[in-house]
Amino acid sequence: MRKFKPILAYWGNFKHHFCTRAAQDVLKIGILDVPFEKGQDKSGVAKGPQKLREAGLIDKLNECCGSLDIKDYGEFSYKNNCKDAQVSNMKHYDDVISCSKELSDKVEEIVRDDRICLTLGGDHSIGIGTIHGHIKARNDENIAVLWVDAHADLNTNQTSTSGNAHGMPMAFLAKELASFWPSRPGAEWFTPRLSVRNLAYIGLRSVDPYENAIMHNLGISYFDMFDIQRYGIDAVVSAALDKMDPHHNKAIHVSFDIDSLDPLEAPSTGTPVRGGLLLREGIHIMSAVYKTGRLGAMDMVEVNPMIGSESDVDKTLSAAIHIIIAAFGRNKREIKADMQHILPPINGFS
Ligand SMILES: [Mn+2]
Repeated sequence: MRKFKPILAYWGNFKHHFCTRAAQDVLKIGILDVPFEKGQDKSGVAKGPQKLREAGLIDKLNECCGSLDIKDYGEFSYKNNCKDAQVSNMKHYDDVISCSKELSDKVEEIVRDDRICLTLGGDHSIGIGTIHGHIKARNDENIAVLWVDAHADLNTNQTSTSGNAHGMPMAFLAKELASFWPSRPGAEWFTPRLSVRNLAYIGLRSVDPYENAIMHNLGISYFDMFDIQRYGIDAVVSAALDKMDPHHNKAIHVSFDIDSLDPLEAPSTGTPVRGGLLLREGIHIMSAVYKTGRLGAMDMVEVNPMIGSESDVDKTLSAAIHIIIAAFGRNKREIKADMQHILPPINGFS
C-alpha cells in the first residue's frame, strides 16, 4: 500500500482543484502545420512541420499516449492582405500581420471544436496568432501562457537590434505594452488581450537589457537557467504554474521554443544559446502541464531542419517529438489510470 500513497495524495489534490467538467475519455487534439519563417532571417524553419511528421510525430502520439482523437487540420496558409502596411525596423511586417490574423481565426476554430490545438511552426512570431486565437475561442482573457524559451521575445520594433519579428511576439501580445506600439497598420482586427500577469517564462538565458527592464518593471514571472539549476525543474514548473494561475482554473497555452533546450540536445535551430534545458527537463515541463488537465493549446516552434548535420536534425526532431508526446500523456507513470482531462468550458459557445 505504501507505494500508492503519493498517487492517492495527488488524486486528492486533483479532485480538489477540478470538479466541474464532465469526464472526457479521449483526449481530443487538432494538429496544424504553420510553415511560416518570415519572422527571422534563416530559411528552413518553414520545413519544421513536415519534417516532424516525416519523423513519425503522429504515429508516436498514437503509440505512446493511449486514447487520442487526433484531427489533422493540415497545412495553414494565408493571403497577404496588407501588402502596403509597414512599420520601421520590423521585417516582413505585412506578412506577419496577415499570417497572424488568419492563424488566429484558425486556432480559434480548432479550440472551439473542443480540441487541444497543437501548432507546429514555423518561427516564434506565430505565437501572436495562436495565443490571440486561443483567447478569442474561450472569450476569456485569463488563459495562462507558459513561454518556454531561451529568449523573452519582448522586443518592440523600437528596441529590437535585428528587426526580426520572432523576437517580438510577447511584446505584441501584451496589454501592458500596447502603448509601445503607437501604430499597427493593417492590424485593426487586433487588440492586445493578454496581461503579463497571466504569463510565465521558463528557460531564459539570453535577455536584452530592455527586456530585462520591462520584466522587472512589470513584475513578469520568469524562471531562468539559474533558477532551474538552484531549485530543480519540478519546483520551477510548479512555481511557474502557480504564479500565472494561482487558483488552478485557467486553460494553459504552452509556447515551446525548441531553443529553450541546450544546443547539445537540439542543435537545429536558428538562435541557439548554450547552457540550456536538458531534454528530460523539457519533457518534465510538459508532463507537469499534462497532469494539470488544463492544456488548451501548444506551439512547437523554431525547429529548423536546414541547420546542422543530418544527425543534428534527427536529434532535434526527436527532442521535439519527445516533448510533444509528454504534453499529451507520454509519461503516465505517476498518473492514475482513469485520470480525466478537464478544461474550463468555452464561454459563450455551446
Ligand atoms: Mn522564442
